Amino acid sequence: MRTTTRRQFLRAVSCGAAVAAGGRALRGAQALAGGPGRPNIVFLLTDDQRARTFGVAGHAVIRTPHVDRLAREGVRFTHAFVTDPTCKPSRVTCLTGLYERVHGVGFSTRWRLDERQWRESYPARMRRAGYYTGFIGKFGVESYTFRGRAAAKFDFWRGHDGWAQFRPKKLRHCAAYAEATEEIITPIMGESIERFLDSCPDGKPFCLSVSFSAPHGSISGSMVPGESGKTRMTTAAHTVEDLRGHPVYGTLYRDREVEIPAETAGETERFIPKRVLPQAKRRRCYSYDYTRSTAREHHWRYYQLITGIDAVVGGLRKSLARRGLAERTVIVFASDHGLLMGEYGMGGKSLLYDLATRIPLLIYDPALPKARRGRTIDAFALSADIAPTLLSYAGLPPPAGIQGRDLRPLLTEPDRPWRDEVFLENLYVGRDNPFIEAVRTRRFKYVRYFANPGSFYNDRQVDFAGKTPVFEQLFDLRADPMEKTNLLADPKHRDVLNDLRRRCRKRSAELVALRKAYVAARASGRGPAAGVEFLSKKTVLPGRRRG
Ligand SMILES: [Ca+2]
Repeated sequence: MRTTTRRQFLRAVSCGAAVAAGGRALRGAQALAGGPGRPNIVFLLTDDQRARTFGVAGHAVIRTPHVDRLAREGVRFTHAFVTDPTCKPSRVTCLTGLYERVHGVGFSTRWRLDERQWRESYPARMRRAGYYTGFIGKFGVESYTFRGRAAAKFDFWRGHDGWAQFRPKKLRHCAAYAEATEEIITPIMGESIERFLDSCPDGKPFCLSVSFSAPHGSISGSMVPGESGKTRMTTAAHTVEDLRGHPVYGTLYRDREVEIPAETAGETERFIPKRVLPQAKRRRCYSYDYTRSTAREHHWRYYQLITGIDAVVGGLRKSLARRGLAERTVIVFASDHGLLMGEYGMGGKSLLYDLATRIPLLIYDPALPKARRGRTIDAFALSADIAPTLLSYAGLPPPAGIQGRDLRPLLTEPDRPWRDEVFLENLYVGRDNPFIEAVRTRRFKYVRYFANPGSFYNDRQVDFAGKTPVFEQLFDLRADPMEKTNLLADPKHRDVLNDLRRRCRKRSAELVALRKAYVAARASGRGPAAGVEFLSKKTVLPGRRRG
């Protein structure tokens, strides 16, 4: 995290982006002139995909030849994390480069993304700079924000908000796909990419954002029509008529042994006490902890859905090549967060274990020298880095005061000085989740939990200065990469614990200060990036979907 002080932030905001950014603004102005050097940009975002679910990342079962090729011809970040492992706030972070505690848009706040915040998102900035912009798939923030007007934010729109299903065309909120030839959500994304590429005007670079709904539970859980609640994952999906013999969603992987986590359907209190995380609401939502049998079915479907995405990636690259665009198009691939699949006796996300916070992150840059390709980069990358990185490719400066950083310098200089820790937060307090924040270094992770406030939070409630955590964890990631042995009470780790406690408090306080500056900048009418709307307490948030 960049350590911008409140004073620096306000100065940058009050001076305006053009002055503060200096030479970068000039570069932006040159970009506005439409120079031939601006690449096309495709940002692919999957939903709930764990970091290592690729062939190239060493997964034992899942085959992903096209994503593997993207990694071989680009770079793969091995230590990429989301700042917040829950769908909506994570997506807002990808759009803005801000932590949830700063942008304020989560499932447990009454704030929503507003027009002024949107103006500083990467798609809006690129559109203003002359990019032809498109959005396909799960927008994930609209129903809480623009209420049906998100389509107007892009030149091309084939998206939806909230949860889709495996066969989405009959869903009212998925009307954008009604005319698709394909019936299954992921191939519809591929078909929509073709439509977008067909629609691109000559002489303009494009920025296309594709947000897959797979392999999220709403998709894996709707492969068999009629399954719900306790019947979910009880039928082998390949027995459904339209999936019989399907090359991806048929019997693929079903002859492979799936390694179900040892704690599946087991006791959770061993890891996080019931008084901190009661679990009842999580157990109603996530299928991985019903039984070992349903967990196995869920794993097979999850693996298939990832290979389904891989096929679309293959189609995209083939299409770009056919159109002569392959050497002019940057592709970034990431996920909105990971997932627990039975580990610690739980399913789902919103906890700060690596399995939920670590994401795949690949960058394919056709201009990257050949000697730099096919590498892995182990520097810490964050979801907040995505917006400034995409903007950098477009020749545009990042908005003032964001926490993310442009990752591009790491592609040619992977060992350059960089952040040596990541700060993680969970502010989603639905489904029994407590507030959680953590500092993760290469070797250790320190996690602290604060009581669930019982409803929406306000800024004061997420300022933890002087408050006592209700639970803490310390993990030695070298000895215990699966984060199962809490070393909090181990006297040998007393110094490490105290150091990480201090660092966590410091990072937490920095975010609170940034939030205050962010809100103050809006109140003063200054600053391009400051804005939240406060919903009245009577407002019912549309689409009580979580994910
Ligand atoms: Ca998600």
